[in-house]
Amino acid sequence: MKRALITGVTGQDGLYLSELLLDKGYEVYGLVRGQNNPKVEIARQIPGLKLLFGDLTDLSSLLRAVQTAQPDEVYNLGAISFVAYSWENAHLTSDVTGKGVLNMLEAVRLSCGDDPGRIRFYQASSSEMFGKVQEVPQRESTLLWPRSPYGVAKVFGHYMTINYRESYGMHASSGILFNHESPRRGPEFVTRKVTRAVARISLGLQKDLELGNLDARRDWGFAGDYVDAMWRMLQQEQADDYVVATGETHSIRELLDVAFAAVGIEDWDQYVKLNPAFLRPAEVDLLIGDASKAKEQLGWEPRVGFEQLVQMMVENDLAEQRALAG
Ligand code: NDP
Ligand code: GDR
Repeated sequence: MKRALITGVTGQDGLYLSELLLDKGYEVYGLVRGQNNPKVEIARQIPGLKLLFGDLTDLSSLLRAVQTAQPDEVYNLGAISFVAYSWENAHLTSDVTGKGVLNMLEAVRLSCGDDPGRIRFYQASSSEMFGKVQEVPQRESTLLWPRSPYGVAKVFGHYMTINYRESYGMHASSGILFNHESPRRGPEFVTRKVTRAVARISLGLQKDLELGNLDARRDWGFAGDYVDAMWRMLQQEQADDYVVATGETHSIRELLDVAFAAVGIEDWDQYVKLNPAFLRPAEVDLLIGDASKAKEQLGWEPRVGFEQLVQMMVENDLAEQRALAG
């Protein structure tokens, strides 16, 4: 039986990945942090998932977690992941999303003994590293020009992962994943903010929806599809870096079109208010990924399209809001 350790197991991707690995017969350990962290309860509801306490900023806690889990594979998904928040907390974001990767790499390296490739390592890199548009579509070789403290921290983690592979011969891979969403997406991210508000507006529970830049474009896929790409990367003989994306891009306006149409509202202008508080100091205007390498080498394909994804999220939020409203 293979064993895996997942950091960030209480997040959107951690939950999907732990289910995927448990289905494949893995023994799965998830790292959780914090005192009375309410999200730990969500992870506890996944049958078979074993929880260990630790924090990416605390190397000794990571070493202990690796010692206990004795993993064949480590998936480093833990991060401060909300881009807007990273300007407010740039130091903390650098410590967790950047230096946290170094801590996890060190914990794995020190635990590998004489065989540096014994524990395979996955780093959750991000399309946010591309930042200011240099090339369209973005691929593995595209110049990185991050536009947020989060993006800068992810670039550090990305290159540290490559550096550990090249310096120590570790089996360390980095997935450059474009935005991926699901009914489990945090409500601070734009897709879930929109689908939840649309559900509430259609049920008469909310009047309007305040947003920032409606012109930004993102390549949005389904999180369930993307965790499968992570697993496939660690099954390769050689570690490498891969872009994971749908190859389609849509604006926030198009997201609003599809989400409001799902509840029969064609003219959403009357509900959407622009609030400058949601504009960012620097924006990533256009993301669209070229996942040819992942498709060819990993045999990976996205299964859920943009409209289906948004409709799935609206339906989930309608059910959730109805239940909450009693
Ligand atoms: P979430 O924000 O849903 O989850 C982040 C996870 O990181 C949570 O489990 C959180 O735990 C954990 N975490 C935060 N701080 C620490 C810390 N100091 N030590 C240990 N764990 C910590 O993110 P997603 O699931 O969406 O994303 C997973 C990873 O993939 C992240 O690294 C993200 O940056 C990256 N990524 C995400 C993309 C996306 O579109 N979703 C695209 C590209 C990359 P807690 O419950 O304690 O807060
Ligand atoms: P992003 O996702 O920054 O791409 O990072 P987010 O959903 O937060 O923003 C996407 C785009 O929507 C615009 N936007 C708004 N965003 C939010 N959150 N709230 C608003 O009110 C709003 N109005 C407009 C933003 O300006 C932006 O252009 C996500 C995270 O999951 C990262 O961790 C991950 O690395 C990247 O995706 C790939």
